[in-house]
Amino acid sequence: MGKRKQKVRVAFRKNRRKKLRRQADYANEDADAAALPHRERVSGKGDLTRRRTVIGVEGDENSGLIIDVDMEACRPGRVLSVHRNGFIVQDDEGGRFDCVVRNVVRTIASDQRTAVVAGDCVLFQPTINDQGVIERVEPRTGTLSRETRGQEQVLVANVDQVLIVASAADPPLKPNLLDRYLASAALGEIDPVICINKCDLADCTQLQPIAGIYSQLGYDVVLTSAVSGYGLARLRDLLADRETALTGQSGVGKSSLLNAVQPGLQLRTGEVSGDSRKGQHTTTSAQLLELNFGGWVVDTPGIRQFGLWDTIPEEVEGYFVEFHPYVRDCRFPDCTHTHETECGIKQAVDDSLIARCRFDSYQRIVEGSPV
Ligand SMILES: Nc1nc2c(ncn2[C@@H]2O[C@H](COP(=O)(O)OP(=O)(O)O)[C@@H](O)[C@H]2O)c(=O)[nH]1
Ligand SMILES: [Mg+2]
Ligand SMILES: [Zn+2]
Repeated sequence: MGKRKQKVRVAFRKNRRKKLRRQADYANEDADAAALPHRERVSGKGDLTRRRTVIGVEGDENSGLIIDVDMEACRPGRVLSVHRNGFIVQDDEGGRFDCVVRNVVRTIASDQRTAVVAGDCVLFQPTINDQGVIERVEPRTGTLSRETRGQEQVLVANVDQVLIVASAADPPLKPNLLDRYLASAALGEIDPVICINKCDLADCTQLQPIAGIYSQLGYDVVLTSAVSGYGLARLRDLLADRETALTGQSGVGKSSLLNAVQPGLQLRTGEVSGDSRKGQHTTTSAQLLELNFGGWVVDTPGIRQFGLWDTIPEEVEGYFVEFHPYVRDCRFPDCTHTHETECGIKQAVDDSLIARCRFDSYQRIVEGSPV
């Protein structure tokens, strides 16, 4: 690398409505090209899903600003967590830095609250005493968000897999909730893995039918017990070398599972799930944890409920993969598979070609019923 300052093209969420064409001279052209089809698919869905996505990809909002970054002085890092006064950033060698963020990074972000989030890949300048300044945020791929007061708030960036955790008992398994999480993952185009925990509290043979429904649909399903250790080897395999965010109802055992797959993480478990979030900083701050067998996990206490706001029936249908072959049997091309007669989906349910519980979930999501 020469001494000359490099001009680095950087993606900012400048204006949600305006999409500028990317230029070929982008510094990270290769990495970017690889990510491109992903982004285009999402942007093709239009405003509706993008605005309300729970798990989403926001690379499509990149515009074409150029910022000068002194490459000689900067080093790449990963934001592990966000705290009140700044960010913990880890560099390639595992060094940790307590960073603040350069004002310009905030200024050009469309949402200042999420100018920098956990999981972000950044360029930062170390200063003194393991401190530093974040100079640039790299374009994000899979993001996990939640909605607060009608606005999407990004919690974690650069996630490529979501582990949907449910429990066999205490709290009881709710297939409808599982289907909502699955639909959210599909909406965000992040690969889901289903984990049914607390198997020690249930008869495994009773779990087989429900596990079978999802495996037949092509999803990875793992049955685990953080207490007995059942299924943990398989879970480790599924997590290795991936960037996984855990989601699922409070109390299903997410933190316990992480402690079990990697003793030493020492995450707090059994936390009360009260609705009084005031002063509860942990409810919004996601934390990236490095796995000693490769990969990262994110325990996101902030996500307790997924909604599929504003989705229209045609979209919801798309998240139920097993519906696809039967849609053509519907008499009405715009059939919503609810009140219509001569519906291919309802017929397939009656013929046991589609699981009734999945159809129930579909109806409830379309109707906007609570879980
Ligand atoms: N019997 C049983 N209890 C579990 C298991 N996993 C977690 N728990 C308990 O369930 C409660 C909630 O666990 P926690 O990990 O905090 O759930 P989270 O809210 O999803 O992170 C705690 O009291 C755990 O001890 C399991 O596999 N079997
Ligand atoms: Mg927890
Ligand atoms: Zn129909």
